[in-house]
Amino acid sequence: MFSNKENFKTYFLQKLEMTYGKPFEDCTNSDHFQTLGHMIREYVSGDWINTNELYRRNKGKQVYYLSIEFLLGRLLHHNLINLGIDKVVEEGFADLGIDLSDIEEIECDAGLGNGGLGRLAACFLDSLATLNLPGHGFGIRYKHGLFEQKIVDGYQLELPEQWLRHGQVWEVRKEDLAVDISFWGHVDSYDKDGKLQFRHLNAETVTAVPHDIPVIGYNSSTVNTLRLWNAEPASLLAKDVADIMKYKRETEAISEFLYPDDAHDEGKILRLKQQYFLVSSSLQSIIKDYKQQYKDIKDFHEHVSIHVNDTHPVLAIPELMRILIDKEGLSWNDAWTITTGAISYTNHTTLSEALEKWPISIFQPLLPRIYMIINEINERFCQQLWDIYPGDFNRIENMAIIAHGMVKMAHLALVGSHSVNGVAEIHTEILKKREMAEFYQIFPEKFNNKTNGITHRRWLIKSNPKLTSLISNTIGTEWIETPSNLEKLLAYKQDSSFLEQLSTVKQENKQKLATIIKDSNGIIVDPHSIFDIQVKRLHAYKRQLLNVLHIIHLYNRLKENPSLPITPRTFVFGAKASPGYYYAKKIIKLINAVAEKINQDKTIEDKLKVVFLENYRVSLAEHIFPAADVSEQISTASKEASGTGNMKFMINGALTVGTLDGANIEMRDLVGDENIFIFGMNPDQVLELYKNGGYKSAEYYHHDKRIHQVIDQLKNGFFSTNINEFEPIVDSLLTENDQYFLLKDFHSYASVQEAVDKAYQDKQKWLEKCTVNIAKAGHFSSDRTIKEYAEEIWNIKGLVH
Ligand code: 26V
Repeated sequence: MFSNKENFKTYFLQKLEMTYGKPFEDCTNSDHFQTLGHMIREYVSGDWINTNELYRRNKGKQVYYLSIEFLLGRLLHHNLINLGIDKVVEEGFADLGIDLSDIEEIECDAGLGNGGLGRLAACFLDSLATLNLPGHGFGIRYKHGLFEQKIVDGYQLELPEQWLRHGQVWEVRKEDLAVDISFWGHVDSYDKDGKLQFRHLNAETVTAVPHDIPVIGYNSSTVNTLRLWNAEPASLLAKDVADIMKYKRETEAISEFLYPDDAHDEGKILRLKQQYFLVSSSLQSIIKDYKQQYKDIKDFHEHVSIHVNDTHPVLAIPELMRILIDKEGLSWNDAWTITTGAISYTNHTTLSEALEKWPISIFQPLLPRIYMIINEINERFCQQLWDIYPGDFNRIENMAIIAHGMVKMAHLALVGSHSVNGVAEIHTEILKKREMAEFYQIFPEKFNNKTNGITHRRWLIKSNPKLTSLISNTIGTEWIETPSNLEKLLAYKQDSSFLEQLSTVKQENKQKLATIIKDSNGIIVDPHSIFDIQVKRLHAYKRQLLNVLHIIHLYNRLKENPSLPITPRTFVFGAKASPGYYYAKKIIKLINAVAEKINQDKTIEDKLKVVFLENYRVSLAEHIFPAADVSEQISTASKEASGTGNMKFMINGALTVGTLDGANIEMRDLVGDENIFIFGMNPDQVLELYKNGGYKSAEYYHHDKRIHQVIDQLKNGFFSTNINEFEPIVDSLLTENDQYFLLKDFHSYASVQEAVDKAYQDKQKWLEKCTVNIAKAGHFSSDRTIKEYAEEIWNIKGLVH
C-alpha cells in the first residue's frame, strides 16, 4: 500500500471512504490522520507478529525496560520515517491537496513523562528496535500525561492534559492478557508438606489491562512492543453501590495521573500503588510468557533481563522474589540468585529530594507480603554488613534498606540488582566516590557508566530535514546508520560553500521559530539576532534564574548606554514547574515579568527580546532545537546527572554555554575548549564548598555592583507592581545563602556571554564551531548508548527475521 504514491493514494482514498462513508471533500484532517494511522498499523502488523514469533522461537535473551515515564511525543511522522515511506505519503498527499504537516498537527503528544528520564526511555525504545534488539518497554497508560501549561498574567496554570480524547490510533487493547494485582489485606502463613508457605488474604484486587504500542525500528523489520497498563476494576460483584463507586474511583485513579501530588499520605499511597501496579503487572506478564517458552524457572535470568529506570520500578525486586517463592515454590537462595541476576538499575539523580523513601506506616498495610520480603532482604543484608564491619552500627544504619521507619528504594536497588549505572562519566564518579561510596566499597563490580544519548532519527532527521539533507549531500548517508560518521563533516569545516549552506539552513529554521513565537506570544523577534535558548524542566539547580539575572544585567547596561555595541539577542525559555514547587513557579513569573518589561522598551532598539514559550513539550521542542544558536546548560556543577537537551542542541549545530556538569564535560572533551563556552566552578569545587557549609552570598551582593543593581530591582518593584512578588527569589539568593551558587558563578557567566557575543560577530568562525559540534555529536546517539547497555549489562544480541 506504500510501494509508490499511486498505490498509496488509491488505498488511502478507499480506506477513507470505507471508514467514514462520506465523500473525500467532506473529510477532515482528523479523518485523514486516523485513516493514515490505521494504514500504518496494518502495514506493520506482519512484522510485529513476525518479530514476536522470532523472539519466541529463537530463545535468545530479551530485555524489559520498566519505567514510570515514557515521553514519546507524536508518533505519526516518526513512524513514517522509520518505515521509509515518508516521501511517498508526503507526495501522495500533496497530489490530493493535503499537507502532511497539517495532518501531523492533529496528533496529541503522548506526554507520559516529565523530563529527561522519560524522554530517554523513548529514545532507547527507538534504538532497541532499530538495532534489532529484543527489548520492550513497560509503563502505565496514564489517562492524563504531564499537565498542559497555560501562562496567565505571567503565572503558570496547570490544566489536565487530554491525549486520549480522540482515541489512540497506535494502541491495541489486549483484554485477554489482563492480570490481577493485590493491595491491602493481610498475609497468612501455613505449613505445606513441611514447608512454610504464605498467602495473601482479603486483598483488594485491581485488574491491569495491557495496551500495546508497536515500536518500529528505522529501516529494519523489527517491531518491538511498548506495553502500557491501564487500571480497571476487577469485579463489581458482591459489593453495595456506595462501595462500588468508591472502589471504581480508587482503582481508576491508579492510572489517571502521572506523578499525583504526594504532599499528603493519600497521594503517597497512590504513587506507591502506581509503582507496584507497574511492576506486578509487568512481571506477571513476563513470567507468563517465559513459562510458555521454557520449562525451568531456574534459568529465568539467563533468558530475561529486567531494567529498572530509576527507583520507581524497584519493587520489581521483591515482586520477583514473591512470585518465585510463593508461586513457583523456589527457595530463598535460588530466588535471590535469579532476581539479582535478572535485575539492573539506572540512577538518574543525586538530588536528595528525589531519592525515594516510603514510610513503613504506608508501605506495610498497602503491600503486606512485599514488605515482609523487603524486611527479609534487609535483615540478610545487615547480617552481611555485620560480617564485614562488625560493630560498625553507624555504617550499618546508614546502609540499611529499612531504617528510621522508612523503606529506602535506592538501597533496595543497590542490593537487589547486579548492575548500577550512572548516566554520564562525572555522575557515575560522583555515585562511586560520594553518594553511594559505601555501597561501592562492598559491590565495586556492580557500578558502571552509560553516558546518555538521544535518537538522531527524531532529533535531527525528523525535526531538522534541511540540515539532514545538507549533511547527506555533503558526506553521503552512511551517518544515518553509523552516526559516528558525522565526523566526516570535519573535512568541510572551512569549506565556504558548506558553511554558507549551513548558515542558510539555520536562518530558515530560525525564521520558522520566529513565526511560532509571533503566533503564540505575539512577540516579533529578529531572526538575525542570536537565538539563545534554555528549555528544560524548571528547577533551582538548573539555574534558569542565573540566565535571567544576566539578562537583567544586559538590559541595565543597554539602558545606561543605548549605543552599546552588542549583538542583538533573543532569549527563549521553555519550562514546566512541578505544580507544588512554589519557588520554580516564581521563576516562571519572573521570566515573564522581565520579558514584558524588556520587550516593550523602545529605547533599547530591539537589541534584546525575551520569550517564554508556553507548554514546552516534545512536539514544540522539535521546532526549537533546530533554530538555536546558543544552548544554555548552566546547572550548578555536580547537580545535572547528564542532560540530554544539551545533545539535541549540539547535533543541530548550536554552541553550548555550560558548566562542567553531566555530559557537558564529555561534549567539551570531544569538541575542544575552543568550540564550547565553559564557565563557573567545577564539580570538585562545588562539592568542596558544600562540605565547608557553603559561602556568604551577601558578600557578592555587596561587592559586585552589577549583582547589587539586579537584586535591588527584584526588591524594589522594578518588574512588578507587587513589591513582594519576588521576595522568595531574593531570599533564596541572600538570606538562604544561594544554595546553587548563582552569585558565585555570575561573573564567570557574564564573561563567557561576552565571549559568545564577540564570537558570533565572526560569522565564518562561528559556523566552523557549529560544524565541529555537529560532526562530534554522533557519539551522543542513543544507538551507541543502547549498544553499551546490550553488551555490558543485559547481554542481549540482535535478531532479524
Ligand atoms: C523528578 C520528579 C519531579 C516531579 C515530581 C516527581 C518526580 C519524580 C522523580 C524525579 C526524578 C527525575 C530524575 C530525572 O529525570 N533525572 C534526569 O535524567 C536524565 C536522563 O538520565 C538526565 O539527563 C538528567 O540530567 C536528570 O536530571
